[in-house]
Amino acid sequence: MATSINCPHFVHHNTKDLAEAMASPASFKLLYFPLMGRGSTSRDLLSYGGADFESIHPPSWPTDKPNTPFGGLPVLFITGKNGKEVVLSESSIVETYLANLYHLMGDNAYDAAVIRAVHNSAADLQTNMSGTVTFNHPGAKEKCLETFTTATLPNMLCSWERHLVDNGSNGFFFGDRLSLADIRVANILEHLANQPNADDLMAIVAKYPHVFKVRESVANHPKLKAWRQSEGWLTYQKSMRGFMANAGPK
Ligand SMILES: N[C@@H](CCC(=O)N[C@@H](CS)C(=O)NCC(=O)O)C(=O)O
Repeated sequence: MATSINCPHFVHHNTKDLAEAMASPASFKLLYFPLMGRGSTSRDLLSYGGADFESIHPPSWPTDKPNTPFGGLPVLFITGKNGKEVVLSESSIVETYLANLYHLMGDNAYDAAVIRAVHNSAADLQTNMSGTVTFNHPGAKEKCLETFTTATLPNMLCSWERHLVDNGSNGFFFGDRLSLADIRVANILEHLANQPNADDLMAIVAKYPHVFKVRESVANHPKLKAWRQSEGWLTYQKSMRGFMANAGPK
């Protein structure tokens, strides 16, 4: 557990040592709430990479918030083999950094662009859901949930299904191995599966069997299975359910 957080500023000059620390990391600390949410893909990536990492939680969020680069989590602390510490913020930046480190971005710039596009689409879906459904006012929530379940969600699932079929219906978005795209999409599926209305949401997902299969490819991947079945993962899942049951303005 972190005792204090103070990283509102980035370094702007003489960054060569920091780039070296990112290229040769010794250990990591991932600061996020004790939930799944936007920290869960990075936890998967660190587990996949067999990293020496600690999951830490903000000791007092209202106090800690202004001490982070953008007032939000996750934040990744990297300690390089050269002893330098790097602070990364924004979930998609943290996730693409880790995915590059662990060779989860395909083999070339085109592969990486497609993998990032899928990754981005999953992040957008989660942001849409948080803003329009989870944290919206009770009056507006219901209408937004209808739009989300009849248009936003099925439209995205339909696009993902098409890309998965194009790739050969093998449970991966790109090629014949796991990539950041699969891990990010699996995490939004977990997000849906832990909502109070999870049964309704997962009934929609079930209409897209190739998307459903991605969830299984990630959960059963040899480098992720132990983490995904661990006490730590299950605890985050349980707290996510509790948090989501009470989320949003009343
Ligand atoms: N664009 C940011 C969003 C970060 C964000 O809003 N995180 C939420 C948790 S998922 C948070 O910190 N909420 C608490 C707050 O805003 O005070 C990212 O992707 O990292």
